[in-house]
Amino acid sequence: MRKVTTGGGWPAIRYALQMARRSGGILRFFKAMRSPNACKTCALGMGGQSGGMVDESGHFPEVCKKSMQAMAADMQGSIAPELFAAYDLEAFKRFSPRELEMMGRLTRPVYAGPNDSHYRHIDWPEAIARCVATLKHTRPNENFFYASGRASNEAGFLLQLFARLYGTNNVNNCSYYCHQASGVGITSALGTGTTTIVLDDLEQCDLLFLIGGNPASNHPRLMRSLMKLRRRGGDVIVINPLRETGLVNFSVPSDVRSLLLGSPIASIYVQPRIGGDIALLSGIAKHLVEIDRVDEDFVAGCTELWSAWRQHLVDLPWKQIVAESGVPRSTIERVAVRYAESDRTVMAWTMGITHHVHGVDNVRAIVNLALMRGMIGKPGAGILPIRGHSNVQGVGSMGVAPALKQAVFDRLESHFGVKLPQTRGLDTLACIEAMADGKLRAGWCLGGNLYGATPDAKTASRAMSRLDSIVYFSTTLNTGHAHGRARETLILPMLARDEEAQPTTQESMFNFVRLSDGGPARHDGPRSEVETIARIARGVLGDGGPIDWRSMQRHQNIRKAIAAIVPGYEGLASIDDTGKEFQISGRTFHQPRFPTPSGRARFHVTPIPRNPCGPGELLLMTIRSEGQFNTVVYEEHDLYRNQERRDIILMNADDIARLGLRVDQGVTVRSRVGELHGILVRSYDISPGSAAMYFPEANVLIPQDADPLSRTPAYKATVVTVGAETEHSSQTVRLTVGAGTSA
Ligand SMILES: Nc1nc2c(c(=O)[nH]1)N[C@H]1C(S)=C(S)[C@@H](COP(=O)(O)OP(=O)(O)OC[C@H]3O[C@@H](n4cnc5c(=O)[nH]c(N)nc54)[C@H](O)[C@@H]3O)O[C@H]1N2
Ligand SMILES: Nc1nc2c(c(=O)[nH]1)N[C@H]1C(S)=C(S)[C@@H](COP(=O)(O)OP(=O)(O)OC[C@H]3O[C@@H](n4cnc5c(=O)[nH]c(N)nc54)[C@H](O)[C@@H]3O)O[C@H]1N2
Ligand SMILES: [Mo]
Repeated sequence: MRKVTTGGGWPAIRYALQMARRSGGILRFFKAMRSPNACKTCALGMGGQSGGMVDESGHFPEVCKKSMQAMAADMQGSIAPELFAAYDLEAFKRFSPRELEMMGRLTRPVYAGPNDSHYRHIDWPEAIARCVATLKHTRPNENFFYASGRASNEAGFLLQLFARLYGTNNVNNCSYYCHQASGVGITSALGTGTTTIVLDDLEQCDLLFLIGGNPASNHPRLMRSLMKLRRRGGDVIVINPLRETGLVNFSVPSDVRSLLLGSPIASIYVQPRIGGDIALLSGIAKHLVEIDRVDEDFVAGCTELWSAWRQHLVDLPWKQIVAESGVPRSTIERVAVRYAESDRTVMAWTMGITHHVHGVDNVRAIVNLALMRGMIGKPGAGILPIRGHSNVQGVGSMGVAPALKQAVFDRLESHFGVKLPQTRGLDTLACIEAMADGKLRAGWCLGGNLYGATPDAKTASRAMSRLDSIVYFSTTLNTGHAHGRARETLILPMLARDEEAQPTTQESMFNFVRLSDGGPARHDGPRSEVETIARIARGVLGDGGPIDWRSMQRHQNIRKAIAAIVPGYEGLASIDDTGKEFQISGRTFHQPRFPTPSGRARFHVTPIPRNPCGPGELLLMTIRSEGQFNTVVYEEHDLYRNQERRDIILMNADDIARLGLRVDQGVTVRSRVGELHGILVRSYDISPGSAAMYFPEANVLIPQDADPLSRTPAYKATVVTVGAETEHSSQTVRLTVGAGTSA
């Protein structure tokens, strides 16, 4: 393979054309990409009424490979009708995520009962009748409802509304595996739960901290903003244990100069140990105090609890900061000095921050640092959790969560004249635990791949198999349909966003609400998420109750309800008439007044976590490659990291030598909960003591430890040992995502 030294660029463009050909022609493909629908992949926010490939400042063309992969997947032909008869349920477990995805679109409901050896087709009336029967024959709290972040606001709202009127708060979404720590952390400090800025603020900042994220792969369109920031003389400080090619240099495909020459991204690249962020951020904060560069006026006028944080910093020994961050004091001081020179700083972060047992404290440490220099509450400065799924934030705003915000709860009750359950709902991980304990009987998954996303794959599979019933609302097959089966499993084929007969809406990570027009269905058979939920609800709760479920099949009626119920979403009431997309009110902070009880932002003391590794152990992060979207793997190679396969462990050269290993040697990686054999050692520029493997395969190794405050699993910090393959273990090599591969 040719060594890749810059992200983006020609490979991205070549890839686009390849995808286009696969989907039945370049014209057809780009017409689909340009249709007025919100982009299907990350939550940066693209498309909508201004047409696809346009960003929130109106820039065109904004493209990324992932959005093309997702589009090409949706444009596939349907699954061959004989497929389910040809392979039994055990055979399905041996398919890779890529093979399952590429089998085609689901177009007919698929079912397997306790005595079935194969999945088989059933018709829609039978499928709906089965769903209704399950809900009628179980108690509400024996059910849980999970949504991925691809669902529309309308579907998300309806799902949680139905679940609550049915009688349970066991409602959650993939955010509990993703940015929940951000929501909890920001709310505790600022009283708001999302970013404080809009896309335009990125055009005005002079410094951006990019902490624990790899947008070159995962949010490629952000790279344009970073390129422009560097061009206007600003800086990007990257904090990441692993040196990501695309964060060093990136070729923005939509910019000719950048495409030809590449664009430098990181001004300073700091490589702490995994989990060393609080130590590092505290060190930067301590040095600000030492050089007297705290914004005292802001701190006195707009914040509270400063003195406790200040005292903590003063008392903190540099020795501890350096030891626990793995970063030399001189580097920490250099970063602090650059930060002190900035007038407008944005602090952005992703999963390297949230996927820890101290995820919320990680977020608070970032907010502390921003507050110390008055960097929240003015234009061009603020905090930016870079969200995952294209509508994960909207699904959260719609109340697909165990506990509703008080205002939403009250307005739901008064708007519909209903009483909602007050019992404690289960978050996502708690659902898996309750399944394992036999306390749940039925699951309802609106999109996503709950099995593939859950830590400790073997335990997850076992837990799900204890359910009587699981129902998946899906567009394509994934590993969950093979390894996440219950006694009865039902897969309902869904329309993709741009195939919906009625418009839907989505919320971007910048709190901008977009209207997606939908479009013609590509296949006969799949149904809309909303229609399906409404039909099931009607079958279970009947006509004549407080909610007319039939009228809820009309998205416009759902939007009217959302506009009346969800604060900031008032603009949804008129969007069908005006087509006017809008910024959610009350979420952007260009003034330093915050919706906390005192109106002030709060500092939090964030203790420095200790490195949990003993001698001979490594701390393992699980990461995404450029060619995958979460549990859906489109390509086996990882372009930017120059790896041609996924069954590898990236390690620091010194660790490889220290452990007596060599590059490309087959090893067994062991954790407290599982082991993987036949993994190849690769040398990579990653901080000593840290290692990286690919999600979802490595979920076999990840224990279900979670941050107690946000319940986000610690996917980025598993203690592992890496040992030479013994003869016995090398016989069981092949790595698949199957729960069965762990010993
Ligand atoms: N192509 C593509 N795009 C995607 C997705 C995808 O799977 N593929 N998924 C979408 C979703 S749902 C999400 S949530 C986002 C995820 O986007 P990211 O968060 O960028 O994705 P990860 O691969 O989880 O990478 C986390 C980064 O954190 C770093 N890291 C790991 N541990 C630590 C740590 O302790 N400290 C610090 N500072 N850094 C650390 C890793 O080196 C890596 O660069 O992307 C979205 N976009
Ligand atoms: N080890 C490890 N585990 C992780 C992570 C990690 O970094 N490391 N990351 C975590 C994160 S950040 C997240 S967000 C979760 C992701 O968890 P999920 O969101 O549950 O998983 P996805 O893989 O995104 O789900 C993909 C499936 O969604 C379905 N789908 C796609 N489009 C549509 C649509 O339009 N409608 C419907 N109804 N279905 C659709 C398809 O069937 C596809 O197979 O994983 C988490 N798990
Ligand atoms: Mo995510």
